[in-house]
Amino acid sequence: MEFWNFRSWLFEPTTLGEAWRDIQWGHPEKDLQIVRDYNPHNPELQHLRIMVCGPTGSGKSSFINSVDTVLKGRLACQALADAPIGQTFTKEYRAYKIQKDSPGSFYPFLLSDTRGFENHADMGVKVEDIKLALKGHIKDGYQFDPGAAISEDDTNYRYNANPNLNDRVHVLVFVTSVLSLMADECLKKMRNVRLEARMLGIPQLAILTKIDEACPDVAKNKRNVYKSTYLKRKIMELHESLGIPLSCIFPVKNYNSEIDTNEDTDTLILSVLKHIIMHGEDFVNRL
Ligand SMILES: Nc1nc2c(ncn2[C@@H]2O[C@H](COP(=O)(O)OP(=O)(O)OP(=O)(O)O)[C@@H](O)[C@H]2O)c(=O)[nH]1
Ligand SMILES: [Mg+2]
Repeated sequence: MEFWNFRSWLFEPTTLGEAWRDIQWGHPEKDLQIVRDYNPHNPELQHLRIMVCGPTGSGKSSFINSVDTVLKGRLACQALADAPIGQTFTKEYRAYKIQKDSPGSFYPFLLSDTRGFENHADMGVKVEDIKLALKGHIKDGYQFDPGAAISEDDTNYRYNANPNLNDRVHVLVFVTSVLSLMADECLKKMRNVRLEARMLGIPQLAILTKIDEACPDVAKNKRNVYKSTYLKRKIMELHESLGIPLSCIFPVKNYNSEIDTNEDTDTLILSVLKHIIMHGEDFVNRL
C-alpha cells in the first residue's frame, strides 16, 4: 500500500452513517436483466463499441474480464491482465465479445482494450492513437507504438480509412485506480482524449478500481462503498481533474483473485455496465 493511502486511513473518518448514493444491494438480477434485454434500436448497429482507456495497470483488462465474469456467472479471463509490477501489459488494440447463452451467440456490445497511458510524454499509448480509435480509424490487432501514432499507410494494414458506424467508439470508459497517483502528464493526456470525445459527442464515464485495497471497510463489506469518505473524496478528485460528471463516475471492485463470483461485486459492475450501455445507446440514436 502506498504511504499516502495509509495516511488517509489514519487521519480520515472512514465511514459515513448514510450512503451518499442509492444502490440496490442483493438484487443484481434486475440490472443483469436490463443488460440481457439490450438490443440496439438502430438496425445498422451490430454492436455498441465500448472503449476502455486509462493509466497503465489501472485495471482496464481486469474490468473487461469482470464484465465477462458477471455475464457468464463464472470466472472469465479473455483479456489478459498482469501482476501489478508497474510495466505496461496490454499493447494491442483488441475488442472482446461476450458470449451469451450458448457458444456462437454474443451480447450486442464489444469491449475494446487499449494500451495504458504513462506519466512520461514519450511512453505509453499515444493520445493521437486513442483519438483515431474513437473515430474508428484503428483496426483490431493494432500494436500501439509509444514512439509514433499509426499512419494512414500502416505497414500492417491496421489503418481503416473509411470507418462505418460499427467501427466507431460509442462509449468511452476511463479506468483509473484509487491507489495510484496520476501525474500531470497522464492527466493531461486523459483530458486531451476527453475533449476529443466531447467534440465527437461520445459519452464518457469513469470507473475507480481497487476500492478493496484502498479501504479496509470496503474490503470487509462492499456495501460500505458509498459510505467511505475516502472513496467519496477520490471520486470528487476524479470529477474535478477530468471533468466527468459525478453521476458518471463509479467505484468498482474487479474480479482479480476470486475463484467464485460474489453478489455485491456483481452489483457494482452491473450498475456501471447498465449506465455504459444506456449512454452508448442514446449516443447512437442521436446520430
Ligand atoms: N485488488 C484489486 N486488484 C485489481 C483490481 N483491478 C485490477 N487489479 C489488479 O491490478 C493489476 C493490473 O490489472 P490489469 O487489468 O492488468 O490493468 P491494465 O490497466 O489492463 O494494465 P495494462 O494493460 O498494463 O495497462 C492486476 O494484478 C489486477 O489483478 C481491483 O479492483 N482490485
Ligand atoms: Mg491491460
